[in-house]
Amino acid sequence: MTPPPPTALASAPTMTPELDITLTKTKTTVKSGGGCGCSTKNDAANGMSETLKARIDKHPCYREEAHHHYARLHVAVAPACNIQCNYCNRKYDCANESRPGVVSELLTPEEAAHKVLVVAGKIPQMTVLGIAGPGDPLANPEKTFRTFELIADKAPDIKLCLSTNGLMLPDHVDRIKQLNVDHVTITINMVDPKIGEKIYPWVHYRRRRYRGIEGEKIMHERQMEGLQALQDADILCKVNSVLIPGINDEHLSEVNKAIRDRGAFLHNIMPLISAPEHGTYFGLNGQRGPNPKELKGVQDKCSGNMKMMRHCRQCRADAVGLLGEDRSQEFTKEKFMEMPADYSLQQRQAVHLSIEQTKTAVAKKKEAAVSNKRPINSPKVLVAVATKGGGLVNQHFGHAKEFMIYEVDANEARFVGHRKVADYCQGGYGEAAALDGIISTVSDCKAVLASKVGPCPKKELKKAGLTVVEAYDVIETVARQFYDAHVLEN
Ligand code: CLF
Ligand code: SF4
Repeated sequence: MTPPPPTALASAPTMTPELDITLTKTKTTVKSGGGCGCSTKNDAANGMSETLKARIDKHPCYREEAHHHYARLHVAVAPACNIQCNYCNRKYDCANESRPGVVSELLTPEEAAHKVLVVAGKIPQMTVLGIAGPGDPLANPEKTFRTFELIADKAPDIKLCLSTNGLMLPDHVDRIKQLNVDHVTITINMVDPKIGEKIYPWVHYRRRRYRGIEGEKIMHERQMEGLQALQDADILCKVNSVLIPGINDEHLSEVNKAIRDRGAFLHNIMPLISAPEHGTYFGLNGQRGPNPKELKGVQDKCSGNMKMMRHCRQCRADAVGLLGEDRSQEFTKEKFMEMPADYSLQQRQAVHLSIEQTKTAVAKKKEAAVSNKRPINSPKVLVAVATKGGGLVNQHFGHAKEFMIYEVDANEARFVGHRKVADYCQGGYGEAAALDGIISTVSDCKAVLASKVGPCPKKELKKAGLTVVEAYDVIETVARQFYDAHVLEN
């Protein structure tokens, strides 16, 4: 019996998920134990209290482990913005959380509340409602807070989450606290206004537009004040920073220190996505984004100081579903306005209980592998994993739209990022061009782990020097089995 993939849960919400975590391996070429980075044991070792764990355990962004199981919903109720970022084109969603070039349908708070109740019924593992645009939520405080009020009243088990550029944050922390919004993200790209001058051409503050260093100073002071106020109010704060090579890449370790000193919980360093067709200042002027190695380098540099988020998908302002999937087209305004608001607390609690039991079973399996720890120095290698969620290698190579990247040594397998690819199987046929693209995207990895790989891609992957591992099991276990057989024994 195999555990239920979350996508199956999502498409059949009334189905009781199977809880048996007995894993059926279709084919495993190697043997022995695996490792885990997110266990209860590690929480205790990291000093994370039970109270804190309870606050983040079902939040797919604040808890890496949760993003395999729980989903988020964004509602696009906030159109206006009060600053200009050089990576933003106002035709599109706020690029502080979204991929550039994505447009969301604007909703009223009442429409948004209906959408939340519809999605909460159809996707009961949706645990978080986020407001992240399409402009800045706190440049539209009435619409943002009205939406939160409606949801807090009708769907009390849904966590409320907010993402902002921080300019108006200090004015609203009391209201945020009062509404029980427990998670706030601030995008902070600099703590030095001189660097800010290269990122923000202007800031609109208290009915006046400030250009240049004057505006950057206001921005910086307000962001630091807001962060401190969140800390004082005991609201969990994540900081997003957009990594812009040549502008703030060297500087982000200073940002990291400043936010840590003010109590930020998590740092999410995300890549600048920049192309001329986005029509942004950076895109039109040839500013490039970082490559995966550069991104990982900066994240690694900061990771000694505080917890880093590495699983961000730069979602759109109307994103729906697990972080790696986008179901927004199933819930367009035209569609969801016709659907019944069949939110049921009881049904949701039953599904969450099942998910928690599955998570415990997976965690136990990981923990058993950790007790196998061998204190030896060993080289680290990267592996690319095809997964539909649940913390498992459980996706066919040809269906993967992204690969999760794990760094593996003799003692552990650690999630370090994800890479998007064009799916190889399009309409049942393998695309040679897509395969070339996939191979080049994972060329720095030593292996591809998938539930199944077709003969043609298998041959090409091997030719490119990648080991192919076909298995259906906990990711860390498969990764370490591969390592033992193919790296340690060579
Ligand atoms: Fe949304 Fe942001 Fe809340 Fe998450 S997203 S408002 S904290 S619920 Fe998450 Fe999406 Fe990355 Fe944002 S993956 S873009 S970090
Ligand atoms: Fe664009 Fe968001 Fe920056 Fe505003 S805060 S300019 S919407 S990226």
